Amino acid sequence: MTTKENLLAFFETHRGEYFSGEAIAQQLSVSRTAVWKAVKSLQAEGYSIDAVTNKGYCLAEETDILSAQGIKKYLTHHEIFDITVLPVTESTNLDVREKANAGAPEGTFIVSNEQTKGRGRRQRSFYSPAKTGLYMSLLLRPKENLMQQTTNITTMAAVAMCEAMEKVSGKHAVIKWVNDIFLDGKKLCGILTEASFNMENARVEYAVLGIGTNVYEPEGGFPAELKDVATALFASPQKDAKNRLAAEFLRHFMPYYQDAAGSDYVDAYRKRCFVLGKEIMVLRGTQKREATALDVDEHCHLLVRYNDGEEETLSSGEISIRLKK
Ligand code: BT5
Repeated sequence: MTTKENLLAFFETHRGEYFSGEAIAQQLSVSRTAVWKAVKSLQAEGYSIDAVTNKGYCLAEETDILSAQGIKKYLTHHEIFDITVLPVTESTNLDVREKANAGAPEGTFIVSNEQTKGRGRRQRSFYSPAKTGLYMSLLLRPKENLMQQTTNITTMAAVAMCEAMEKVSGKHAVIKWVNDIFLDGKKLCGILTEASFNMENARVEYAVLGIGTNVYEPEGGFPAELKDVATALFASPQKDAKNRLAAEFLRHFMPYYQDAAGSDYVDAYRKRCFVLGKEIMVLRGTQKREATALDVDEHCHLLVRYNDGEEETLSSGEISIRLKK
């Protein structure tokens, strides 16, 4: 690790406490000049590090800046993840796909502060402005024969992300089938799982699970096209919210994923699926049909009844739903 990374790890475990340059230099076995340079470099990245004569340096308590060290701090088994935090990238899903194609292992986790080409489903875009959001992608290599694991990654992730948000904010987020998380009637978070199949042996080689969350309102507010449909988790800065959210997501998601035969998350998904009992519009390509959402089955498929009485079980794929106003 570089001096900067070591210094950040040190600060992360001592937020709000002052240490002299000399004490830090001794702790990290580097020179005081090296400490000073590392402090300057972290400040330039946006870390709120106080420097006070006769007191020393201190990382502000309320700082909410993503860092690999900051995420690991909240994970007991962080060694199973290879965590990279980027200031900006096109799309974390693309980054993880590149790594996957180069042979990276399960647990490769890329998080960014901003995306310039954040992607949604079916070529839609996901607005990913700087500083206010959390954009993350996790590489998974589901075990052979465990198709269930692959098909349900999105739904497991939706439950895990709701649970993570609840842990960090105390707010009860809900799920709009199949991949959207809502708060107070507006979209807070979107999930995109992309899988790579090996045609020769019909196996899933890997899946990239991508999650985008509006942690705060973007500076200047959401753009006009999202103003009425998007929301954020917090109205004001919260101490370490992004690192905690990322870590809590991993903590909640991995047990669901690793317990391939388990179905604990299905009940949780059903309870949070706020469209049940509501009138919806089922969208399939250019086709629209009015229906009522009846239930979510054991595979998290959505059972609907169309207005002419016909019933159908919808699996995600090309279908999406919209709530009727
Ligand atoms: C999604 O698609 O919501 C999946 C979003 C996945 C984003 C993550 S971020 C990390 C990783 N890297 C990526 O490049 N992607 C993943 P979909 O269900 O198709 O919804 C897209 C629609 O949501 C758009 O057409 C807008 O209407 C709306 N939308 C776009 N940006 C939004 C935002 N920031 N907040 C709320 N709604 C948004």
